[in-house]
Parts: sequence; C-alpha cells; structure tokens
Amino acid sequence: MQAKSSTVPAEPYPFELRPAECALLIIDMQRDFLEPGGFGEMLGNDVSQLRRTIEPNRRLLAAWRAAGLLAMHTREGHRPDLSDLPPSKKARGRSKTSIGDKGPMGRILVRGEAGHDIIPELYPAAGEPVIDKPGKGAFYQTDLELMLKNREIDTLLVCGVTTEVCVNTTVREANDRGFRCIVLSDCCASYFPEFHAAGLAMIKAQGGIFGWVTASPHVLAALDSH
Ligand code: C5J
Repeated sequence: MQAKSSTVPAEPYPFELRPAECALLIIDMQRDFLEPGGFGEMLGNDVSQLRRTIEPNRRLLAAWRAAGLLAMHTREGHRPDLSDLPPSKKARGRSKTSIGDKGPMGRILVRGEAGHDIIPELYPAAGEPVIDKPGKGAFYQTDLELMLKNREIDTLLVCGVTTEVCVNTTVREANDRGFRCIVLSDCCASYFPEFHAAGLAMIKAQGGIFGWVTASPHVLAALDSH
C-alpha cells in the first residue's frame, strides 16, 4: 500500500510530504567517490566523510522501496570515447591523472568501468531508473525531466554526494524546472564538512530559496506512520 500525505519537520518550515508525487533521487553514490582506493581518495580526499551517509541512505532506500515508491539513481561519468567530456572539465585540476585516464578502479568516471558504478550497499534494484549524466546537474543532457513529468512526479527527495557540487547543482536545476526539493542532510555529504553545512544553508536560506532540508528519520517516521 502506498504511503499517505503527512507533514514532515523540516527547515525553513514543515514540509508536506505526498509520497505518491515524490521520487527519491540518490545522486552519484559511486565507488570512485566513496570507496577507499578510488578516484576521490586518490585526489587526497577523506572518503570517510562520504561513507557516513551509506547507512542512512540504505535505511531510507529500503523503507522507500517497501512503501512501493519510486527511487532513482544518478552516476556522473562519460562515454568511453570521451566525446561528451568538455575539454575544460578534462583539464580542470591540472592533475597528472584525470577523467578518462586509467585510475585505481578502471578508467576514471567512464561508463562501464568499476569505479563509475554505484556502491553495492545502494545498488539500484531492477526497474529503478539510473540516470547517467555528463555534468554535475542531473537534468543537464539527460532524460530525467521527461521521466519525472511522465510519472507526474513534482517533488524530489534528494540524497547523495557531494552536497555542494552535484546535489546543489541538481536542486537548483530542479527548482528552475518547477520541482519541489527536500534535501536529506544525513544522506548527503561533502569531503569538506564546512561545504556540506554551507550547501545545506544555501538551499534553505531566504525562506527556502531552493527548497527544504530535513533528516531521514523524519521521512522514515512519516512512512512508518501509515
Ligand atoms: C563531484 C559530485 N564532486 N558527484 N561530483 O565532482 O558531486
């Protein structure tokens, strides 16, 4: 049975959760960003900052699926011939090893490579859409908007990494397209805790200029109460 509407505590004010009109959108929980030995760690980042989101995401995804609701997943990455990789993105960082090169888990951020795939803990179930995106935002050059509109989804529960990059970019894109967004603070993270805090603050500022922020236990409680 599908969960009914309820009011969820959130900032900057309570959020009316209508699950049947929502998609859970889990952004870029990919091995190269989260796993020890991956591209993220190779760049000197502390992956434990991201890994603390795995368990809250796992619990939320399990409850969401059990309620018969729509979960969607994204992956940042490029075609093997790199024809969708802007030269400016390839060059950025001036790293010796960059996108498309051989990394610790196959070619870095290339579709089909081990490091590009989603971590096993949050692996998409059969039938759950996976959006392969060449940019930071999940709407840019993808069919995400079309899939949401066809399913009459008007609200996104946004989780994933990193808060200030792909999560924020996606929320801003969604906002301009007329979707309501609520970001789950414990299910998102940055390699830099101060950027995570700032990324959430920017979403809920000025009366919720881009949307709402809550934590997953509030959504779990709402799903549980039916
Ligand atoms: C980054 C992402 N940080 N998924 N990607 O490059 O946020």
